[in-house]
Amino acid sequence: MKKEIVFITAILIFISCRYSKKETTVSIKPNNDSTFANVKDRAWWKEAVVYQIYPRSFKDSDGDGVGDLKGIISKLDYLKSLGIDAIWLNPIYTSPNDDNGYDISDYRNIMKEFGTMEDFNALLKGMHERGIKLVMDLVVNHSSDEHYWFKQSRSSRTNPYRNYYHWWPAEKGKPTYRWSFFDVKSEAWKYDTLTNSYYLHYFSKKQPDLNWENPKLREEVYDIMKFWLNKGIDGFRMDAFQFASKDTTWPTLPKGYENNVIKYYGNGPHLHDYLQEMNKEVYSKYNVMSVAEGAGSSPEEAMKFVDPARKELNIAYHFESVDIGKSLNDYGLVNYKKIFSRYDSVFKDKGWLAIFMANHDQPRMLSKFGNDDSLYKAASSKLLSTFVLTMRGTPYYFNGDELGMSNIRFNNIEDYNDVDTRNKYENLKNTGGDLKAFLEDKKQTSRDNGRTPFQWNSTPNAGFTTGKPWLKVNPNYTTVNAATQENDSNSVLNYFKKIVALRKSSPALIYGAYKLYDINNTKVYAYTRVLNNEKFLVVLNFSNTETDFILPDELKSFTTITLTNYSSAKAVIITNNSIHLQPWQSVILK
Ligand code: TEU
Repeated sequence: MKKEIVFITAILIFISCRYSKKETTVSIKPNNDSTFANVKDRAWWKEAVVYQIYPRSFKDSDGDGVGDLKGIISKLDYLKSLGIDAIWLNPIYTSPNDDNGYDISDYRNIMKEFGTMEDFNALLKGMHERGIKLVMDLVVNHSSDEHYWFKQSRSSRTNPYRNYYHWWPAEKGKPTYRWSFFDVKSEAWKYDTLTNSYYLHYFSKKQPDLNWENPKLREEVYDIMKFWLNKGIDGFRMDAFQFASKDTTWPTLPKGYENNVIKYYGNGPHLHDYLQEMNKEVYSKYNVMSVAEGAGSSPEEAMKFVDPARKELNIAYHFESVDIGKSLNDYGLVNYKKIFSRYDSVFKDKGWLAIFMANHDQPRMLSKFGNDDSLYKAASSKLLSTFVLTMRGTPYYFNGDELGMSNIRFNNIEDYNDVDTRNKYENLKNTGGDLKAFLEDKKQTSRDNGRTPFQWNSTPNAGFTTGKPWLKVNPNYTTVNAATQENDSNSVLNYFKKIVALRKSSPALIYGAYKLYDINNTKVYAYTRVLNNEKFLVVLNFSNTETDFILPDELKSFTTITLTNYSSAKAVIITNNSIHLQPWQSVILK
């Protein structure tokens, strides 16, 4: 067994050396390697590992406490060292920052705090020189209320921009109730005295919804998309686009519909017409990644966004696997397995999915799906990375998770920045709700848990800024940080690099068929990935206790360990009948 582990480690070192030395090419060239035989429709965006950067929290270069583009540029070699292929960057456009850049006031310029267009050009060039692609956020379900279009639109009922947004004249009475995600009163219609009318905002009152019914607005958006694509960016993640089409007869929706909001706001009457038009006008002309953030509320609905025959987008990023409540422990592993297996069965022959456990709208992956207790945090972080990097679909990995960053768990509302958390608190305060219980819940669920500054090293503020960080740094940075982990061959970070390298060198982990085993096992998630002659068995113990995974006959041929997250002293024990796993142990076998 020991010999095998040494051999496997040697292979992995060889793979990672090969990758770190790989010369800078912009595209990941699909090769004609016979291991890819029988793969239909290969595409760079299926083979890429995507790393998400929340720019506000990544690296501050000028000491104002806010991350910026020059900060990212200074960390390009770190990004390259991870072995990732593409970066999804949260919005960097001009914005008054009511929702940290998701309220855009100029789609063709860079937010002042983040830098200039020259910085952007340098960033794009630096990424491409290192063979890393750039996917930008496109936020066009709504704009900022400070956008020129909205200023014009609200100025008079006859202004040419009036129909860029949804208005309701107050003389017709109050518009039909619409629930808002971020409004202090949860009301999506806001009265505007200037023209005695209401405008619609599904998110905050500073994020008015754009009117996609208007062909002029649609053309403006396509021009913006071309502006960035012609600069050479490699795709867009379409923010909240599933909400873009509205039934503008504004029918009354059933009471309590907000508990199932995607069903009522997603999939509006013309949504797919708009996407097909967008594809014809823009996407069909470029070889880029196009991601449907939010993709309905079932695999069948998600398929509609990315079925190649429909010519819309190419990756469906659905929410079912993160909308599981507070923690995986509460939700149950069996239910979780069912979600992935249900989606995979619909997507096995066509269409393509994103695989992720975290993003900037979520608490930390480790705190929700793993166990951030000191005993288990390293092993469970590594196990979660193993899961994301060995499933079928493009992995989207959130910055900081490669270090095992965890929830900060603020005690006071003043520590929070997030418009969602702050406005819901305000709402509760005004209606006499239980504020203590709310704050307790937010320790586990607030979006700010995932947004605390990146932990670079053990110097003050984790090396993120020399100034006062816009959001507090997690005090665990003295031990959880990139510099310390780079020097530790056993670290969560170095494991992440290994699993990325393994995925990149294994066509079966990218395209191979997924098959689930032992669905009712409440601790172990086990599956195979098979393509031609390449076969992997992935066994993950999602629990705090040791356990045995009983091998069915058809899995007994998997005897060689490719990678495990425990060092050899506690190596996995494989007998003819079972695999004995340590708490949160992951093992990949061939
Ligand atoms: O989120 C879209 C979305 O559907 C939200 O419901 C999300 O679940 C929300 O974060 C709940 O708190 C996108 C962005 O990812 C998010 O950061 C933005 O705030 C939102 O759109 C508005 O642009």
